[in-house]
Amino acid sequence: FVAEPKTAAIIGCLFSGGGPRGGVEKGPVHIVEAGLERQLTALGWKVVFNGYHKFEDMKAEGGPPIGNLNNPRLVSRVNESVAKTVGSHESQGYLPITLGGDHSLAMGSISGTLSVHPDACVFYIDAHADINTPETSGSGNMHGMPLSFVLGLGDKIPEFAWIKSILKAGRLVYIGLRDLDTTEKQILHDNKIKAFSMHEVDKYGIGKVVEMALDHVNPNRDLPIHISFDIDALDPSVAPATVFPVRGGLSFREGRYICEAISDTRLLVALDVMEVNPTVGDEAGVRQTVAVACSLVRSALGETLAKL
Ligand code: 6HN
Ligand code: MN
Ligand code: MN
Ligand code: MN
Repeated sequence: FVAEPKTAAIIGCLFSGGGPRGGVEKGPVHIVEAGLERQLTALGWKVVFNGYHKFEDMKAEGGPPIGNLNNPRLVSRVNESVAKTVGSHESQGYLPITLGGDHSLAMGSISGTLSVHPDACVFYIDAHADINTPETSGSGNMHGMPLSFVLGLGDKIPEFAWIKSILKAGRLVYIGLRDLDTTEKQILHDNKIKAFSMHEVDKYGIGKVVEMALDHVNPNRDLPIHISFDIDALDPSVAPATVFPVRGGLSFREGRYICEAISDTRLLVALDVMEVNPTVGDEAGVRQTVAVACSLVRSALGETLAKL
């Protein structure tokens, strides 16, 4: 398998229902208005952008509570719709770029990828593991849970029965972790999920980490790759405009390197950039975070400024 999309599809998801507060739904507008389409066109890509996904028709309130979940019905419906959009772009041979929005959207984007590429592997780049189940979550916020849903962990909830294609634990790898709940560490351990925390990034260097990550989820370099990049994987000095900054994160170059190295494999089929929140911090910090987000997308789509 070699993915050779020449067309990228921007899926801007104006959604914050999976996080603790609003503002993150404005992320995609800032990223697009910074000129993402033009930047990708300059790299030789055709770009499809059919306007933002606002999910305004999806008011899903009421009904009995589902565990301690915040907005479960809304998160479910939004993600079912995102999964359809992502899947339909991939089945046309396009590379979907899902812009969040809060990271609960990975439930939809990864499900969409798996619906077209059941053998895909996922690179989850984040300070957090986002793998609580509804039973283990202390916050009830679903941006801390998307992976438990796509992995099929936790009790089955009828509301989420649309999630059909399940990711095998061996096809998931993390880079950048440094703020996990105790419950999440247990889940990683019990399911033998491979994770390269910042400790391993420091120990081995980012080049070796990406190679080891690929060896684990994609030993023959023949499986499609989905990258889900939470901007908070980067150090707060690099990407300050996000709600859960955690010090000691990836440098700008380390973030770009991950994307460049995966671009080199020619196996990338989908990319998410999540959790850019333009209502956090000052204007300069927002501008910088948005510019960094655009840079990550360009590097995943083949920009090689640092390579001679
Ligand atoms: N994110 N582990 C915490 C929770 O609420 O489950 C934080 C999750 C953060 C999620 O940054 O995408
Ligand atoms: Mn996340
Ligand atoms: Mn995070
Ligand atoms: Mn935490």
